[in-house]
Amino acid sequence: MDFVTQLLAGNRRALARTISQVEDGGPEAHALLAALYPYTGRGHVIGITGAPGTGKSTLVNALAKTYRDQGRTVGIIAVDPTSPFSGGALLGDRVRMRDLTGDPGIFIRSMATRGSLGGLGRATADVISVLDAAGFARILVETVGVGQAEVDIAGAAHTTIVVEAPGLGDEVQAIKAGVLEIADLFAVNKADREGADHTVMALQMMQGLAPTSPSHHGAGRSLTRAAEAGVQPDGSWLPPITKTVAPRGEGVVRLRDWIELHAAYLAETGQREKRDVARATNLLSHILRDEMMAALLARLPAGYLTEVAVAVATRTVDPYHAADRLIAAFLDRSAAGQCPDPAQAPG
Ligand SMILES: Nc1nc2c(ncn2[C@@H]2O[C@H](COP(=O)(O)OP(=O)(O)OP(=O)(O)O)[C@@H](O)[C@H]2O)c(=O)[nH]1
Ligand SMILES: [Mg+2]
Repeated sequence: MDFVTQLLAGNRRALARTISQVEDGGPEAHALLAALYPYTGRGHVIGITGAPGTGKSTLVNALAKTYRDQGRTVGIIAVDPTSPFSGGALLGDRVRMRDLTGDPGIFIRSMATRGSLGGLGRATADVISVLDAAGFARILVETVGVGQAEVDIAGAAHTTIVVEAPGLGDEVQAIKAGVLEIADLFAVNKADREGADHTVMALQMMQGLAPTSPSHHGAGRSLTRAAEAGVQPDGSWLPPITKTVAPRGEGVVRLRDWIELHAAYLAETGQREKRDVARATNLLSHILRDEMMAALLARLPAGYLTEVAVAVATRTVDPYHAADRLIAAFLDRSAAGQCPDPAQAPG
């Protein structure tokens, strides 16, 4: 608990240790998070997602620098969904972010998935909470856009930036399902490369084709001029597209300004509170899924799950009936009942 006082006082070592404990999970982690939670809710969380190699890390690096130029503190989480097939880009990211280290206004943390995307979502949310409590004004979270990971990050962020780059089978990845729904901003990085304008056009076309999203707040409600910049006549937010050349910092100040405009939009329209509820729902779902699963496994007799799995594998029972039965067994066992025979025909 002493960690908490030190962390709130700005002690970086206490921060690093707290994050390690939180990542490890368990009752101690939960106690730490409980102590820190009242201090959270001030930081603006920015998710940066996109296909591998689009330049996310370079962009995060550049964005962090522009925030430091403004005197704002920045926490960075590099989520690395290390697949079993590759070693991941962790080391590369560390090297690239090298020029930021040594600045006490910046804290960088790389996280590995340890094989579970659900677990990663929860651990990421927890580390975000720790950085938030530690007072970082802007928290940048990089995730490689691989299916669920990018949706998860959108669930944890206030502002989600989808990074595209030309020449990576551009339109195909741009139109990838789900991207439109999660993007608050688009960055077309590697704008120094041929085809960047084409990528921008593909995105614009996609936005034009998209069904108009429901108005997030009443049209005509007055907003400050700043927040109005990305707002359509019907009051909904149109994700702006910014071209960037991350290694040279080109377009990055503009991108940062868009993040801040989006933050203003969220605040002025009451969307910030709604997103916080959505973020809490997302986190609660992760926690419940994990805790319920753990409780279920703890209550079942040893080997029962395997017994059921064998029944599924041998086609004695289908997986849905099997799951129903496991849940029934869990509920029954709560009342000291017997587990049903997993091989019993579905009834
Ligand atoms: N030409 C050009 N190269 C860039 C630009 N931005 C990044 N790169 C290069 O693209 C490569 C990948 O950049 P990263 O920042 O590691 O990309 P990433 O999206 O974080 O990659 P993963 O985390 O592995 O998915 C590096 O060699 C960068 O130097 C850019 O704007 N223009
Ligand atoms: Mg990266």
